Amino acid sequence: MYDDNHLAHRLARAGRAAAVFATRPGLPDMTYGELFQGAERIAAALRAAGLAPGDRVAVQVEKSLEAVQLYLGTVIAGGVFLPLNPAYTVREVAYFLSDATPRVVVCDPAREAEIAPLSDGASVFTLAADGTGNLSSAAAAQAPGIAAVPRGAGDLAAILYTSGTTGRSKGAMLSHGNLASNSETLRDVWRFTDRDVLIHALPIFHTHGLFVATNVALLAGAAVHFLPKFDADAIIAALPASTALMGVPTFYTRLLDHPGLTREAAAHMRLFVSGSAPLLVDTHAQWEARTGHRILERYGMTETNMNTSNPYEGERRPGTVGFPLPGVELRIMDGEREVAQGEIGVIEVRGPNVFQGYWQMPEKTAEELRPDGWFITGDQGYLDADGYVTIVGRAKDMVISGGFNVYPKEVETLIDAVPGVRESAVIGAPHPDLGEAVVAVVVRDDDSVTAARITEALSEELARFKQPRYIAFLPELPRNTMGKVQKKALREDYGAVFG
Ligand code: MCA
Ligand code: AMP
Repeated sequence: MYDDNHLAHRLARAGRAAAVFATRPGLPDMTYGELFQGAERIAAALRAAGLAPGDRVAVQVEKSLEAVQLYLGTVIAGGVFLPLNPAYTVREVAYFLSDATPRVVVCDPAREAEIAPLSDGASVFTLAADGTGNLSSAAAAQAPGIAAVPRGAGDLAAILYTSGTTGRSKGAMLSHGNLASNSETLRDVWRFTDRDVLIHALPIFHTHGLFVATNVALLAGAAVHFLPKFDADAIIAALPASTALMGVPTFYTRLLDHPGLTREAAAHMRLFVSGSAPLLVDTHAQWEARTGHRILERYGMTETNMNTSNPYEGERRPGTVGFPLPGVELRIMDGEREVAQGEIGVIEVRGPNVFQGYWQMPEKTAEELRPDGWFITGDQGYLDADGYVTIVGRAKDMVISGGFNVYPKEVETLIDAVPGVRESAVIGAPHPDLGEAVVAVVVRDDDSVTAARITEALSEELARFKQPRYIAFLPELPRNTMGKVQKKALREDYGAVFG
């Protein structure tokens, strides 16, 4: 029924066991059988709506088990899953829909009136956080048991957009082979089995929550505490009955602020994984002192899924992201030259995890993906004598706020369009909760332009997490002799604005 390269096949093969997939407060548990039957009904509904293999299904919905079923149903139907952050504004969604030309769009019922006009002939379904909506009624009218559309390892399973450093967001094309190989590797290296209970508090529109947490749990047949979002109380309450947690560094710093985080509370846990942004050495040390557990830090990207991981057994070295995963090659380059061990350069990776290129952007793909398969990550790092990888910075101009990426260029363009603004520079400054937060330094022609006016102008345009948390005004931006804005100097000057 399923081709062996088929992501859904691999997930379903492991997940057919009757284990409970999820628990939601106030709602009954869902078994794997129910999860996949619902996914198959959705697959049939998508097909009835005209979805053909290779067609995109764009999805902007709140986190729910039905949203997981929609992901699985899409790949069973041979479609390409395209998840979007519910925080994106209508303006942001309009771009993704026009670029990806989906056959099906699924949105929250509250957004239908705004999204439907943008769908350009696509079938539009609704799905609310509580699982209601006309997608569910369309699925209920279908029978489960649909045969999965055969897919090869190179066929697309998903497109995830990552912002471009110079403007338009790029759709990273991920194949069945990319996703299946990486989740199998992670299941094995992190030792996930059907005895695990994973606390899932990440969003499911990005790699971390969808392809790492969800896929690994499904492949292992693990039970999952499926929380709608990060909630320190709920996680602390779930710890004694769980074995694993995956989170961004903000999860760990927020949990450290919770008095319920004790050695006893964490005694049943076997694994805490951190990624998406750098985990401070201090957070690592505090966590170990409080719980007795050493957080396992790993490193990945939308384009590659996971590349490196600290060891499950062996030393988890704070400040490093561990070793290349089995099957993943990693090298440190200075342009075309591989640097010596210990020297800093740009990290490149190659392996079955590396994506298929950017959707309809062959020039961008060629800039970052070499013909021999090496992907130029844009992260700067080095290898130590023991083979651990340390990330020291980014060649790309990017801010990571609470695990979400913000591209300064996108924010600067919108600020510069505010009447009375001459120019702006957007940087990331250290933030005690979010790791980094967005700061805008603005030069104005008109002194009546205030921070409040800029914030108001951005509110309809940009998702909240991209909006500056601090806005400063300068008579002019610092520039080098070439006329380039010196962001390094600005990062020093505004490095302490969040305390
Ligand atoms: C929410 N807000 C944010 C963020 N999240 N602002 C800046 N950065 C953020 N990350 C805004 C809200 O809109 C709200 O705005 C205000 O901050 C307070 O929200 P709060 O309730 O405190 O936030 P939260 O809902 O608790 O969310 C914080 C969070 C969340 C738990 C850190 O952002 C999160 O789950 N982040 C995980 C991101 C993630 O999964 N990244 C993986 C990407 P207002 O004040 O206006 O109401 S995949 C990846 O990077 C690669 C592949 C990898 O290696 O994993
Ligand atoms: P994205 O393209 O949104 O998936 O973000 C990927 C980027 O997050 C990487 O290129 C890194 O810059 C960063 N990242 C992910 N994991 C880590 C980590 N453990 N330490 C430092 N940076 C990380």
